[in-house]
Amino acid sequence: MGYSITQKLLKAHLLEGTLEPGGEIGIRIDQTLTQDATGTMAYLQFEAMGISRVKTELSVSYVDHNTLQTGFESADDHKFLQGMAARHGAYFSRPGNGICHQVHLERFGVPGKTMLGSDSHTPTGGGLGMFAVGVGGLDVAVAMGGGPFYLRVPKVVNIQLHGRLKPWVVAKDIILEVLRLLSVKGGVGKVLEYGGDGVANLSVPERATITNMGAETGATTSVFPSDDITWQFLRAQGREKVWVELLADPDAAYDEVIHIDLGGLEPLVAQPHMPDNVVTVSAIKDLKVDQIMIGSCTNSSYLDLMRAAAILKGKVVHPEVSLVIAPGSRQVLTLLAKNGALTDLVQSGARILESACGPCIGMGQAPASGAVSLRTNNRNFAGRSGTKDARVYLVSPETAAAAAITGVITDPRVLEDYPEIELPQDFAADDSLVIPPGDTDVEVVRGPNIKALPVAKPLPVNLSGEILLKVSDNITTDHIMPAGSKVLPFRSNIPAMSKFAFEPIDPTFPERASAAGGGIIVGGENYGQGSSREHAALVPMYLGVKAVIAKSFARIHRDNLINFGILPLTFAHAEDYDRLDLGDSLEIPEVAGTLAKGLEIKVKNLAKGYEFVAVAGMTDRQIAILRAGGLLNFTKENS
Ligand code: MIC
Ligand code: SF4
Repeated sequence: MGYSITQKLLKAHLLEGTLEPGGEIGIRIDQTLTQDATGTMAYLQFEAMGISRVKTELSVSYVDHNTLQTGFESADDHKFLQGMAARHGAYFSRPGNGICHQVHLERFGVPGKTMLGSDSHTPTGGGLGMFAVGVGGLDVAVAMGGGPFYLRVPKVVNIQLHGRLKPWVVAKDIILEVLRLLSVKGGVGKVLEYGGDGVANLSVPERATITNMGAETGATTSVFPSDDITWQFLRAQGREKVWVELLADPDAAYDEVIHIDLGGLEPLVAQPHMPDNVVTVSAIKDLKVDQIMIGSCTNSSYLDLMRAAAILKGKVVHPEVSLVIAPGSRQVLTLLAKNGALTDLVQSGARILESACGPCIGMGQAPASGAVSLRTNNRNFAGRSGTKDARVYLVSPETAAAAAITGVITDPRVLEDYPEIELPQDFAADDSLVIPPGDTDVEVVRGPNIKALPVAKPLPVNLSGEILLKVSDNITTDHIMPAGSKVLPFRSNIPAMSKFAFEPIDPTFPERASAAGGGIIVGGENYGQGSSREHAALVPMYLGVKAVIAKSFARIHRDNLINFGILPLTFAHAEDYDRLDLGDSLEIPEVAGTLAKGLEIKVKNLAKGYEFVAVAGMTDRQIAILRAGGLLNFTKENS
């Protein structure tokens, strides 16, 4: 029996365990990526581990999230990150150089390598044939220190792409179709591996759009083969030397196969407020649009923006629409400036933003009250845009550009000829905004926004507490620890950040949690989906949360809870969720011992006088982490 691409990548990096389905393995990590909103913590944690230089083949620290700099905080963070990168042996991508995933694809990604990134869209690298996984900052810190990354052997879903897309139907529509099929939790525990003859018709940036937004299915990662198309992209980046071929064996076995006929797809849109709420664009055509944003790590490549520019050339943006465009990288922006497409965009009335995440993470450009905002991003969670009642629809750049002209949701197929854009033969790469590692004696500047790391406590003998919050299904990390221009500047200042915990759901949470001396959270399905931000675990830990009992968890968030010493449990019987109320007092006697012995976990509801069963489903390593009081303590104890 042959191997899939996923199996080949895992086999080549296997350090511990065997590739038996469901078992835990440890793999070697070749590259890491951090961004500024998660990077400050990751580097503080790396520092706390006492290792002087990163032990990976390559680590890059990007600044792309907090570039609005509404106060001194973010600029302080950037200085700190620059110093830490130099001192500890990482490359530093300066603000203005672009969004981490786009720049990494262009300048650093290598087929056949593994990568961990403290950002959930790290799987963008799968577009180049990497095994690239989004995790919390602490997991990245451990990998920078040379530690293995542990994961359960994922199931591999083969997504067979057949044929060729019709004009005006693009990569974004493929991933929206995958989301329609799989839902926001259908990818949990799985790798989405693309194959089929249709793959040959997709360029690397188009493949990267698909692997990027695969994160929204909850998948561990997504991966494309590394083939001639990959070679061409790398050659145009002046990096063909790093190319290796990586193909699935013809007789590779998969856990599941999905077939998508590319020729049968049409332009799609994810409606508010979930990326899997997908319908055809034509089904909601003529809906009035107030704002349009073309950008984000999903859709801000050269191809995306050139097509948008071609559509907008010679036209003016509809008077009732605000169109903003954030190019994914300085490389993309430079090419558009040189070939005149930037002029076409500016003349159409597009508002050009710097090459950064920007509005995707609520860093500016919040829409008007109740506005309809059409975005090329990957997430449309309620409130993420910065406006609570805005309605965000996710589309391709082509659909976005069409609406920018008409002022209403428009199937782009009604437009004239589809702009045929070729990728440049030479991207004229320029890495002058990337600073290579410096000496170990580089001084690290720590502004007042860099606060000490809060450290988790070991698991108590008996875990008890009241239910501080009970939430429904699909609660995102944007609900738990919102981002946006008000909160993001405090990512390295946990006391300040903690004031915003659960703000979109219950702004009284931080005060109540502190007053109660901590407690327990009850969640529905897919608790913690979305971002990799460990702050969604770190802040609840800081506020005294000891356990989260949910119907199911998103992968990264569950790992983050364990990393910060919070016990994640699932209901053995989902109906037990209904019996719990806010304020109920719960107790798990002998919790550490019960976990260690692998026994059934009995949770007593002291308020109502009954008992229910919860499941831990943890590996011995995860139990040891909890008992040590989180991954940082565990790593220090074991090094
Ligand atoms: C996001 O898209 O939500 C973010 C902001 O990039 C996060 C990382 C963070 O919260 O810093 C992510 O996707 O992991
Ligand atoms: Fe940045 Fe948005 Fe991509 Fe997150 S999803 S990395 S905020 S562009």
